This record gives sequence, structure tokens and C-alpha cells, in this order.
Amino acid sequence: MKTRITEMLGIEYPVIQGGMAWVANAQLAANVSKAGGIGFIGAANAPAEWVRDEIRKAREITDKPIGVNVMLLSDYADEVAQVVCEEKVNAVTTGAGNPAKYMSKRKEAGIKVIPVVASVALARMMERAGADAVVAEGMESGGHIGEQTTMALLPQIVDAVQIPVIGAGGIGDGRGVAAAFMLGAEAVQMGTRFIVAKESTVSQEYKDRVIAAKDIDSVVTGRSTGHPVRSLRNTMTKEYLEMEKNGAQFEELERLTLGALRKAVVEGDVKMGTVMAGQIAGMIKKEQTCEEIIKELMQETETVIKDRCRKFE
Ligand code: TUI
Repeated sequence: MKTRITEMLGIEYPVIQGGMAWVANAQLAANVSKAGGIGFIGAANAPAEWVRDEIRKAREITDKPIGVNVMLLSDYADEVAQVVCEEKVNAVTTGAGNPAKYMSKRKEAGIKVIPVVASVALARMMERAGADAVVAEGMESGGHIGEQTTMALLPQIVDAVQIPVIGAGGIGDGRGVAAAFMLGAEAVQMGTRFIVAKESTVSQEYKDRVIAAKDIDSVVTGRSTGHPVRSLRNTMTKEYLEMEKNGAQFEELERLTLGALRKAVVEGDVKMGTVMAGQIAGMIKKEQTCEEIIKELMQETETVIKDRCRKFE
């Protein structure tokens, strides 16, 4: 499958692994790239030197293209932006903000810049600022989210910009990939499906929670703080939502979630930790290697496109 995205990034399949905080390390990203997609190391709130080390580790695993996701709310965003230029990664995605101020430096370093956006306005602004593509991410995603669904957001962004658009949020199998293509996407970004990859180093408890999840098991916390986050329902989200309902202050809410993602990913505390995952968690049934995930995904995509199209002949 050839699209402007596969050509631009020099990859075999139009599949991008989301740069998930604490989850998307060198091991996961490199194995996605090795399997023909492109993996992104999630810089999240990590110091720049951690990011540099992970980029170098990934390069030892594969010589295929590799990316970094810069989380713009991070205290280290400036330093991380510097490191990705020095290490000359192939592509950078950004999340949770407006990356305009980093654009020119990355382009000079020959890095493809792909902001993750949750609105048409930001997509347009990013195109004007020189972005190579955008990820249109709907609120079905795990982690920090916008307000629009992928179904509504993706075609509106496709209509609004000329640069290629990558669909994200709620895509977990070949039917989702086919649907995103029908809406005008030229690649997809998936996060949740890769959490349970065999090469993913998250705690077994985290993987088991994703595999056990049903359709209605994710909730959104933090709407009152302006930073809504989707994660799987547990003791922490119950307490958090209760506190939000009672008008708790930002600092009080912060105390409940500070370090909570690490707690779930690293320590396996899926009761008080934040188990970020998207709405498609309910469709994930087993652990597979990155290669198995991508091969199966592409096979399903081809089958459903051919099957469904035949029905209209
Ligand atoms: O960034 C993500 N997903 C994330 S970041 C993250 S770490 C975090 N944890 C707690 C609170 C905040 C962050 C976990 N998951 N996805 C990309 C994304 N970006 N989704 C939505 C947006 C977004 C939202 C508003 C991008 C820009 C924006 O407006 C920016 C502006 O200034 O207009």
C-alpha cells in the first residue's frame, strides 16, 4: 500500500505507532519499524538524555526509520527538541499543544514534522507553519484527548489541508484502517493495540487489563482541569471523578495522578495507577508480536476493502 505517508517516511506499511508515555520505548518503537511500520519513542515527561539513549538503543535494533513524540506540556520539551535534531531521527510527532516554535529547526535538520491535532483550526495552522503531515486524533484515543470523534474530525481535516493526514483514535484492526482510508487518511496511528505487543515492556498487569477490557471500560478524567485523559476505569478514576464532581482543586487532583502512569506501567498497580488506553481496548484479545500485529492488520484491511467494495458492484 503506497501513500504519500509511506513515501515520505520510507516505510512499507501505512502504520504509525503512537508515542505513548512510559510505554513507547526503544524496544517497542524499533520493533514496529522493523516490522515495516514506524515506531515513535514517547518522550513524555522524560529528560532529554533518556530520549537520546532510547534513540541510540533503537538504532542498534534496526536501521529502519524511527521517530520521537514530543509531549509539549513537558518541562523538558525544549531540550528534547534539541536532542531529536542532534540525533537526526526521521520524524517527530508532537502532542498536547502547538509545536509551531520548533518547526523551522526540525525542518533544517531534515526531520519530518507531524503534529498531532484535535481540531481543524490547529491542522490549518500547522500546515501554514510548514508541517509535513498531521495526525488527526479523535477522542476515542487513550491518554490526553480532544473533544471530536475520529469519524467527524478526520474528514473535516482532510478537507481543510493539502498535506497528508494520518487517522488516529479508535483504530484497532483492519476494519478501522479501511474506514480511516475511506475518510481520506493516508496512514493510521495506533497506540492501544501496541501496548499488548510481545515486545512491549509494560507490566503484565497492564497488558492483562487491556486484554480484559470491555467496550465501556474507559473513562475520561480531568475535564475540569482542561487536560482530559482517557484511561481504564479503576479505583483511581472512581476517586478522581468523585473529587471532580465535588469541585476539587487542580492541586488536589494532581496529587492523585502524579506518577500514576508509571505506577501502572512499571509497577503493575492497575488499581491506583493510570491505565491509559483507547476505546478499542475492548477489541484486543491477545498479545502478538509487532510483526504479527502489522501483518494481520494489513491482511484484514485488504480483505475488508475488497469484500465491502464487491457488495457495491
Ligand atoms: O498527546 C496526546 N496524548 C497524550 S499526552 C499524554 S501525557 C499527559 N498526561 C496527562 C495530562 C496531559 C498529558 C498522554 N497522552 N495525544 C495527542 C493530542 N494532542 N491529543 C489532543 C491533542 C491536542 C489538544 C489540544 C493538541 C493540541 C491542542 O491544542 C493546542 C493549542 O494550543 O491549540
